[in-house]
Amino acid sequence: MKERIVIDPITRIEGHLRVEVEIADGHIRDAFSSGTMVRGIETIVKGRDPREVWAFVGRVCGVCTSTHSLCSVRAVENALGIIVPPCAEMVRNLMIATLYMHDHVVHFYHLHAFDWVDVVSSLKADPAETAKVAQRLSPWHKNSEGYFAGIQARIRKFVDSGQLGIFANGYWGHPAYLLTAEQNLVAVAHYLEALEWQKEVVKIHTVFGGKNPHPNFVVGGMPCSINLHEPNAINSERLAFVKQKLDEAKTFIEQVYIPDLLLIAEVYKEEWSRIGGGVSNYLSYGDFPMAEYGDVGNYLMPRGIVMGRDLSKVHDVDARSPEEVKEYIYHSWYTCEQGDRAGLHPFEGETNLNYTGPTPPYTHLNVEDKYSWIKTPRWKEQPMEVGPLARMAVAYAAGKEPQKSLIDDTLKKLHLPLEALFSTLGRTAARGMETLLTADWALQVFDQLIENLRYGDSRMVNHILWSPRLWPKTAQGVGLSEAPRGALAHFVTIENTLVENYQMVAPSTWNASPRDEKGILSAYEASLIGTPVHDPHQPLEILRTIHSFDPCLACAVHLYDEAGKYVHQMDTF
Ligand code: NFE
Ligand code: MG
Repeated sequence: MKERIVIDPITRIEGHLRVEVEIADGHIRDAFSSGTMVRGIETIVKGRDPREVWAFVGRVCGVCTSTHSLCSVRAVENALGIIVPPCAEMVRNLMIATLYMHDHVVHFYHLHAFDWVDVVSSLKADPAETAKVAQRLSPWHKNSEGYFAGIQARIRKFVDSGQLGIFANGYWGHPAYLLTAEQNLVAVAHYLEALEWQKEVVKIHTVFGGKNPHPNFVVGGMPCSINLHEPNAINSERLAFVKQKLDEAKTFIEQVYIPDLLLIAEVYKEEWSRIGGGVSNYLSYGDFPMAEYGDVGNYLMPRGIVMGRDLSKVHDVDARSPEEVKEYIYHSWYTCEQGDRAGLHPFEGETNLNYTGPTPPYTHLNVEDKYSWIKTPRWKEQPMEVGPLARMAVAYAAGKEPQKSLIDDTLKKLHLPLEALFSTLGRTAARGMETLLTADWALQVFDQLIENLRYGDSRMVNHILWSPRLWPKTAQGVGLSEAPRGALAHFVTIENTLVENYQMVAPSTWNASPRDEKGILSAYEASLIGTPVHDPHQPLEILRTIHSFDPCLACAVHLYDEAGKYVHQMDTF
């Protein structure tokens, strides 16, 4: 017998996501992912000065804060042929690295951990035993009996008050939780530690970008000035502060995040390294330029595509090509002037809201028809997974170090084959490995910046094309970046010095989109097929796989209404 489960909203994510699955014989046979929210960011920037667009599009999301702003200034620089000074590229790299470390740690503990960690079970832990468990995992300085007893007392207070607060509504006691009470207590303690830690690491954004979330950017460079001896500039004291935050971040990632990740991987690997793989194609635009931006060969994260999990070959990707990246709306609540089956390159992209068929509310999604506000992007007609796993897979296939060795060593530690990477657990592990690398890269970039300053180069902005009088009448540009959740592209058309069209294709658009017209599933949907669900009333297994992607629906659904019409569907929620 087939059974339909609806989870709406999926919690512990950014934004509004609905997932419906069909279950037969205890396994998921079909899955549907729906973005149930609409936004209007792109319409706001039409007709504006392209130099100020970063400030608007940055607000698409407060989680991957800064990444859309960076992508936007890159798009405008690409359109106008602006080269950014070396110091500015280095500071941008520090901004990305900070975002990665913050976003990935917050995802692991605050969004994903409770799919694997049972908070209530941690109350049964023996603090002395817990200290021993923790000491075996890591030299972290807080691994003492007294520390864990204190944490346990805090949790007990919560539970005894009958108000679990942020811990309410978990599937506590579910048989799919496999950690011991002591292991659970270690993870819960680090959940609380990570809350404290995350507010420190983002201070790096405040030094170079003025604030967090939504730090400042500027077309042509970075809006900060470094002068080692000037009290009002970013001076030696501020740089020493940044270095201290980077060192602390690295310690936390190495001594807390990674040991906890390996613990969870060890306990859950039997089942979770075999399921949740989903689509078998991986796209990365690449990022962390170590010399001039645009010279892809110098990126720490390489660009490319892996098809069919074949790690012996990397395919080139050209986001500018109308033959490669296209967006479809066949199962999305939009219409298209060329018809519902048309695929448009984002330079030609349109987002029409005059669809009059059935929209929410509903009992079940009408999956034969349109069922999401997310469009469906394809590369050469194929679905792509983007994100940490895609980046690590592309790097592995490209033979890039240190990624390749780190993957090999991690799998060896866990006694897992290379194919284990293509799973729910592999996706979660790839994010951790990437964070470890980012912590190192941030320090490398910091040293590079100091060296450049010592040579006397502290230029931050290239003003050469700052005057719109020097711009061509028409210009088109693509900004590419790797947001924490994956490949991100902004497409800008500038006409008579103003934005004529602006399109964004975000990571979660790739991953969370509905199937295409041919019925080929995108990443979330594909990854759920075959997953066992032990109890349809507590579908913990669905959360594990969906959370492994770290969904962000605000990024994925950012449509604009070309006619400026009111989006009345929102009223019906
Ligand atoms: Ni809002 Fe985002 C990231 C981007 S995902 S979190 O990372 O771009 O669609
Ligand atoms: Mg878009």
